Amino acid sequence: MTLMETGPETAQFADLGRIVVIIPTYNERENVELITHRVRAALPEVDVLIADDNSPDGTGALADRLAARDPQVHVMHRLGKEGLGAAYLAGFQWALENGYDVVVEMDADGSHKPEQLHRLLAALRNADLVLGSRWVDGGSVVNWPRSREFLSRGGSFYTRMALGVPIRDVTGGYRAFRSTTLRSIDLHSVGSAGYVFQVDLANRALKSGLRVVEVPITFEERELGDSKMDNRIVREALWRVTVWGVDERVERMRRWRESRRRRRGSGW
Ligand SMILES: Nc1nc2c(ncn2[C@@H]2O[C@H](COP(=O)(O)OP(=O)(O)O)[C@@H](O)[C@H]2O)c(=O)[nH]1
Ligand SMILES: [Mg+2]
Repeated sequence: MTLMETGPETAQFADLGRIVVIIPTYNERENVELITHRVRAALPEVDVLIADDNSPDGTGALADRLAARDPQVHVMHRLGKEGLGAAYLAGFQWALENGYDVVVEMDADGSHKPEQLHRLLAALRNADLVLGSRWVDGGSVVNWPRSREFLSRGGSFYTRMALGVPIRDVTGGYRAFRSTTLRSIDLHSVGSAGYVFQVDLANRALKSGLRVVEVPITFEERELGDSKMDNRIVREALWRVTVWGVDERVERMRRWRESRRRRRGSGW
């Protein structure tokens, strides 16, 4: 291969700096190789970090073999299953320590298409956080049971109302962050359990005044392996969002009272 084929000349997003896609895995033996290849083929300038929670099915060992063949593929071995949020938080830390400018979240199961990553990255040129969105015009889901669609739309609607965030798909997991965005969010205090940390991250970015943009994606349900989503994750998300919503209202009320007192005090 010549430099012409692999060098920065072919990089579509060189202006964004160094980009890494974090792929969290738990028992994704059937998926991890294909998704890694798809990412590398879609955008050769992009690196991959597989964050594996010591999957009993051997996903970690397979990931090591992929990394041995391709210097742009990296593996983080975690001790055991701690949930998606914890794996991403550790991955973010690694990406920041290793000098990446853009950090992407992507599921291993093919639900998030690497061939659509360019949409997220193009939008990141004018944003601090880009959310791949199923529920904006042009977005869609393929092969999802009605019950799951209802849950996802309902969850986003409820979150929009409770937290006052103007986002259609706030629980989605296909996202691109500028590293400056991750640095400005206090990652240590992000609740890491379940999938609700996605809501937490988007909410914090919005409340810090950062530019959060949604772009349409086609989300396709996995064909291989099993979903790790369960009722506990849903209940936890509902509960946390409700608590945050109440907290924010109480805080807003407190600020309003204070400003009223100050206005009175200064003779308004
Ligand atoms: N490292 C790690 N990855 C996880 C964990 N739970 C889920 N994942 C990964 O997160 C992604 C999304 O999970 P999935 O089961 O497909 O959830 P669904 O798409 O909501 O049904 C997949 O790549 C999973 O392998 C976990 O506890 N640890
Ligand atoms: Mg999935």
